[in-house]
Amino acid sequence: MTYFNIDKVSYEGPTSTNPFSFKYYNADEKIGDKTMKEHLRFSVAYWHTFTADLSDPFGVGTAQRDWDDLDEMDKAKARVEAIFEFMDKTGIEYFCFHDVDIAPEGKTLAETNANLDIITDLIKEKMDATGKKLLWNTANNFTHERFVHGAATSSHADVFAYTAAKVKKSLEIAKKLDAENFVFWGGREGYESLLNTDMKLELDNLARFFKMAKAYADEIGFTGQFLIEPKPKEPTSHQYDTDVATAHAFLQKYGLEDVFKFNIEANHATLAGHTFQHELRYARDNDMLGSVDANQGHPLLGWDTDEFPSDVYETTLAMYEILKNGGLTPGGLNFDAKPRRTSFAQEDLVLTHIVGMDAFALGLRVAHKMIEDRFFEDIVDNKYASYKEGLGAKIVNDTTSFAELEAHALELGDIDLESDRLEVIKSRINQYILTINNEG
Ligand code: XUL
Ligand code: CO
Repeated sequence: MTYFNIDKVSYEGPTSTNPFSFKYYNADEKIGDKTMKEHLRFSVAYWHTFTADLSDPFGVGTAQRDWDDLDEMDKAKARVEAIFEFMDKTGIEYFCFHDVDIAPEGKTLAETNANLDIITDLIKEKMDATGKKLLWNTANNFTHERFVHGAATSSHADVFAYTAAKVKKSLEIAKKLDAENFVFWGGREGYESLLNTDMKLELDNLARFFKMAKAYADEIGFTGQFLIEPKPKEPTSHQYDTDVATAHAFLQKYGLEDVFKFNIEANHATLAGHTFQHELRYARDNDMLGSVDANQGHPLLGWDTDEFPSDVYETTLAMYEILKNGGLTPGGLNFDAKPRRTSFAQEDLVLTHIVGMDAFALGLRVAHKMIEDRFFEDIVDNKYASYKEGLGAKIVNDTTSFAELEAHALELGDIDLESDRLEVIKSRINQYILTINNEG
């Protein structure tokens, strides 16, 4: 059976009018010392692309899929066939999933695990045959009603235990399928009111949970990178892993900072009141940038719209940070993004990925050129030049004191400061984006 009635999507360049072609993503073209494919490490999110039906709080699902009428287990098998055909046709090498995306939940945990065994056997067979790889998997500890008060931060110890059992199984799957990473997104880990919440106990328990997860990964020999995915709100009004800085402080408090890195999602960053670039920079500066959930929010909407990335300005700034990080390996760019409810046809799944891959390919090309030219780097070097010599050098070398600084200040006349000329920066980045766009 064929699910996508198209040829393999190929690079046709910026002037192509064929919607089923790449305009900017040219997989084997070298940008610097790596090919685009090696830089970008694209991944398909199973849940949005193969499991979701595009329902929203106001209406039923609109997605039209070939597997809609099958029973649950056959549906799960059809989706495996479909995603491997999809990865072949789009040239995407990686995929990601939650446990519940790939196999139906049974009446008991044992039944659920048996379903997972059947489907992961099938996935493994396909992976072995095609060379496609699992970027990361995770356990969905937020959809089922048992997680209403949280999962590892639930007020009920039985829920804590159930969560542990699900993560244990998911770690076994990660090991079986050679996942390069393992993600923890704190779906229900947060609160609505502090008047009925023991925040300290919940956070202590979360740390205990992470320590046990790491111990189990070590026990079974799973060596993939552990990732925390911060998000500030939705579903709870206060999520514990609000942003990178908050989650980093949590990890440091509990001595877990060497166990984890961050999976940074663009739409989560903007919900937190940051830019995507800020979150990437904060993680990079702390050697904590692990992987990326590539999507974008909508400027007019205040929730997690999970749109496919198309804004080249944003992908450029993201790739600027990623290149300066030396890449993302073993992480990647996972399209945690969904078609709009109005884009319900099966072929829309291909078109959404094309716009996302092209936007990041263009961002990569622009960011690489920006870094090569050192235009912005030279501005930064110049801006902080006073810390390279004299008293400034003493400050950064920790060899001065308040008394010496006061003596220096007392001798100062007017301090000569330079304008940032911020508008030159804004104008220059437009030039970079538009020039490369025209050059193709
Ligand atoms: C939710 C979200 C999740 C995580 C994995 O906003 O981003 O899909 O990426 O649980
Ligand atoms: Co995500």
